[in-house]
Amino acid sequence: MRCTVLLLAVLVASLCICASATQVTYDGRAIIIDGERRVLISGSIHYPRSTPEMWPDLIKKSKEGGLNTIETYVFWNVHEPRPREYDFTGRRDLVRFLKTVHDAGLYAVLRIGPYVCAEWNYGAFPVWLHNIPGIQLRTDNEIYKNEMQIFTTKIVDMVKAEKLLAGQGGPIILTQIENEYGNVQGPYGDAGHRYIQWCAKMAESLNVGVPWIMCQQNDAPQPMINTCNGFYCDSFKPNNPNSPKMWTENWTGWFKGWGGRDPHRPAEDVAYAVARFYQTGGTFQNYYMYHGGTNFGRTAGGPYIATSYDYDAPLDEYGNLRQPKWGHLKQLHEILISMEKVLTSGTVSNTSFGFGADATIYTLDGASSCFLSNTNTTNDATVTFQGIQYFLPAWSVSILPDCKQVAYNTAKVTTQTALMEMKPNSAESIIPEQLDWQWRPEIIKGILKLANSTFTSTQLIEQKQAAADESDYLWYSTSVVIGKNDPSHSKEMVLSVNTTGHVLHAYVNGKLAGSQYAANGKYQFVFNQTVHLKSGRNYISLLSVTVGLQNYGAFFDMGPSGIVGGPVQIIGSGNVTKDISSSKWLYKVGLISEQKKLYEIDNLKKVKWHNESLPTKRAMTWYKASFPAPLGTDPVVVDLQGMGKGSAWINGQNIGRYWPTNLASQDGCPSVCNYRGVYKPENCPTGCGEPTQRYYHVPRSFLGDDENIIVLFEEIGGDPKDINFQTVSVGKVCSKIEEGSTLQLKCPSGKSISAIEFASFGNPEGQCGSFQKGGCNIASALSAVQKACVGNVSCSVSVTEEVLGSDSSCGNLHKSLAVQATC
Ligand SMILES: *[C@@H]1O[C@H](CO)[C@@H](O)[C@H](O)[C@H]1NC(C)=O
Ligand SMILES: *[C@@H]1O[C@H](CO)[C@@H](O)[C@H](O)[C@H]1NC(C)=O
Ligand SMILES: *[C@@H]1O[C@H](CO)[C@@H](O)[C@H](O)[C@H]1NC(C)=O
Ligand SMILES: *[C@@H]1O[C@H](CO)[C@@H](O)[C@H](O)[C@H]1NC(C)=O
Ligand SMILES: *[C@@H]1O[C@H](CO)[C@@H](O)[C@H](O)[C@H]1NC(C)=O
Ligand SMILES: *[C@@H]1O[C@H](CO)[C@@H](O)[C@H](O)[C@H]1NC(C)=O
Ligand SMILES: *[C@@H]1O[C@H](CO)[C@@H](O)[C@H](O)[C@H]1NC(C)=O
Ligand SMILES: *[C@@H]1O[C@H](CO)[C@@H](O)[C@H](O)[C@H]1NC(C)=O
Ligand SMILES: CC(=O)N[C@H]1CO[C@H](CO)[C@@H](O)[C@@H]1O
Repeated sequence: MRCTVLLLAVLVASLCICASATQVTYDGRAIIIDGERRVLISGSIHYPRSTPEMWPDLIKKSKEGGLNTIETYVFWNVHEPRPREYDFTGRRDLVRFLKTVHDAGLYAVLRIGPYVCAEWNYGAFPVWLHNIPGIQLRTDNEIYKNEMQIFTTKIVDMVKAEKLLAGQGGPIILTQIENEYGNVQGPYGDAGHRYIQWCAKMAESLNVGVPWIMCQQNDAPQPMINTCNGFYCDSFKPNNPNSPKMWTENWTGWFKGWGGRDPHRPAEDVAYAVARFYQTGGTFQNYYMYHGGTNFGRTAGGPYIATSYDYDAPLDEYGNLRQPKWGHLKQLHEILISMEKVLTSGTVSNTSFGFGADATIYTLDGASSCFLSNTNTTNDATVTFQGIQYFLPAWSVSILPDCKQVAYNTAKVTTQTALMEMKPNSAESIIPEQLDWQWRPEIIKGILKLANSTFTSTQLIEQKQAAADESDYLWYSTSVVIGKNDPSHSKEMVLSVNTTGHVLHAYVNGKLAGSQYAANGKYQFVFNQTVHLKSGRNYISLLSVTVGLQNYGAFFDMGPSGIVGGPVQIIGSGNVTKDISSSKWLYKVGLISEQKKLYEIDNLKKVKWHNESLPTKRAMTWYKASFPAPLGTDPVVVDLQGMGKGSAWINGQNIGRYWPTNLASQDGCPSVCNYRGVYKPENCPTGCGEPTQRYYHVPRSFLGDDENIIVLFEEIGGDPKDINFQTVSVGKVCSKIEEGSTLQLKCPSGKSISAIEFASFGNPEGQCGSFQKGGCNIASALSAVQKACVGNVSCSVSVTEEVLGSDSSCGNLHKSLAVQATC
């Protein structure tokens, strides 16, 4: 109920609160809202990972997908970039996001943190916090606790002022303090324990009027509810019998790091995990992520987290439905919600059939609902339950709302699969138009000649401390004199730099001598490069580049980046080294053009750009071009294939780091994905041997109607000639349905089915995109499907011999119909 609509402004505010206040409590079975135990199905959407213009659609699609709750973290470092300087504008508009959730009629779970992990830069801690003398993060430290309390109070006061808490008629039904601390608490010892006790007391003192939760915290003090995170939480038990069993992070997929493949968690396995959770007494679960989105700007965590945070979530990075995952889960949600009363208040009994097959029966007022599960990872089972035989595929859960009829099986996907398609900007041609590029060099001469610095030191200083994360870039420059008789003097000398990363570019006497980054998830590496030094003074500049600050682990905040202590050495013949670690180092924070905000539209005109001889493979180069906004409303991406590594801006907005030259390993992408068995992100990835990320999201709201400008800063050298803008939409839809059911296909609104590319009734094999006819193929099925579907936005086909035809050669085969259609 929204009081602003219902009540006139003349009515006093207190009346308004009374009219719409929602009471939230809980017991051992469930969260109780206004006296009713509830089945809550929630999904994470992180507001800064999309745009305010996208929020209503994302939330609408979440609601249509059967969610009744949206969960988000609060991201401290985007809100308080400098001490007591707050920012809640644009993508940071937490209040607007929560109001959008409320307007859609959904509940909200606010995970205030303020530490969030989330593959977010530095776990969302502002780096200035780290630089306060005497501070220790996430432990019993007065300076830290004071800062945490100030920020947490600020957020709570803000949502209170906007009447966003349930007791005020707002959407927030739960709040979280800290995050996954239990996973790392050991090394913090007693101080960690005291810290958690303090967090609980501090949170309680904020009087939010709704329950507080702590995820992955087995020793969560009462009344904090401890909750579970993971790929499965069926065997989780809260630490108090009066706390409900809650799952705050059910990982729908996994994130992607630079150099990584595309993780994929099949719909069958996500559905299995959710169904098992509710079978075993869970009543609140949250998809992490329901929409993953994009790590815009420098928000990606690390090191080496990619710009796309798609997460293989039910809504893709751009906000499209990811089918069949979205639809398969929607069906599950509808059934679970229909069983709300019996699940949250019924009596529970179990029957085991052996070999991993079990029945759970919920009974209330003489009516029952049942789950039949088969946790066996390899063997299907046929069981007799209450006199009826049931076939239970391996690693599946069947739900029988009346304990007789199977309404849903997690392993049987009846929702269509959609294959997304990228299309060039221009409607007429399939070859993308070339953009008119202009370029200019980043001015680095002064730095390379030691004529420009921010400060100097005779120590090699850690990058967060030196640069406070104002930029990815930090220059360390020095000079070294090589005498004729210097023992290290030789033609072949090696410059050796021991760095904690994440990327290093070394310049010697004004020229790029080499670049390197760490591989295999590490960040510490030794850069070793043969260089030519002359007798006399030589200039050495080391550009250290961060690619997202670490966001996870005990004491992760202390994890170093940059050239901490070195050593930096010159190794000549005779193994004699010249250690220059304690030379006088000149530091320069950031790029000069970055400080001057070159990428802002107004500033682009203030400097000279070159049209002629567009350089390729040139490091430290800026490019710009104008382009028309792609027609229509489909999401837009820019294809940056050909570029090396850097950052991209659209009309002044940073769309994130790009790095298409960083390729995923060739191996480990199975041609057939087996969803059975405990999921690991390594199980079913795709994209082997391809760039980890080639396409970068350009939100529609970043684009103007007329001229738009793309600006790139290229760090290692690239060729912009093939860069082009594309739109993303559903290209093909497919489905494979067993005889006796109904096949349904649907194109997104505004499109209709233009052709049937494949239809086979019999024993077709393969999957969407690669269906093949089997030995039994009833030829008349194709025309029947064409008749029902072509020209329609959607179509339904009964999978029966009456509709599709028959063929005696198929014998008694239990047939299925596979169809692939073009939208
Ligand atoms: C049913 O089995 C689940 C685990 O599968 C267990 O948590 C629950 O306590 C059992 N219930 C009864 C009534 O035995
Ligand atoms: C899975 O099923 C097979 C055959 O029914 C059985 O031998 C095996 O023990 C089962 N595994 C588990 C973990 O129950
Ligand atoms: C030194 O850097 C500043 C910006 O930090 C820039 O304005 C100036 O032009 C630079 N000077 C040289 C000599 O490069
Ligand atoms: C290189 O740096 C790492 C991390 O700072 C440090 O542990 C290691 O001891 C250094 N190696 C040498 C040879 O000093
Ligand atoms: C770097 O080069 C020096 C000299 O060639 C050698 O001693 C050292 O082992 C090398 N380090 C690495 C990590 O390759
Ligand atoms: C330099 O080091 C290498 C390998 O450690 C060794 O084989 C060689 O004899 C050394 N040379 C001198 C001059 O010490
Ligand atoms: C470069 O090209 C732009 C547009 O393509 C044009 O407006 C400008 O005059 C050109 N500048 C030079 C120096 O040729
Ligand atoms: C479209 O759908 C309607 C209703 O399901 C159906 O009657 C018709 O045959 C379908 N095909 C075409 C081409 O309209
Ligand atoms: C990384 C992680 O925490 N994985 C956990 C996922 O959930 C399963 C089951 O709860 C745990 O066993 C994993 O350790």
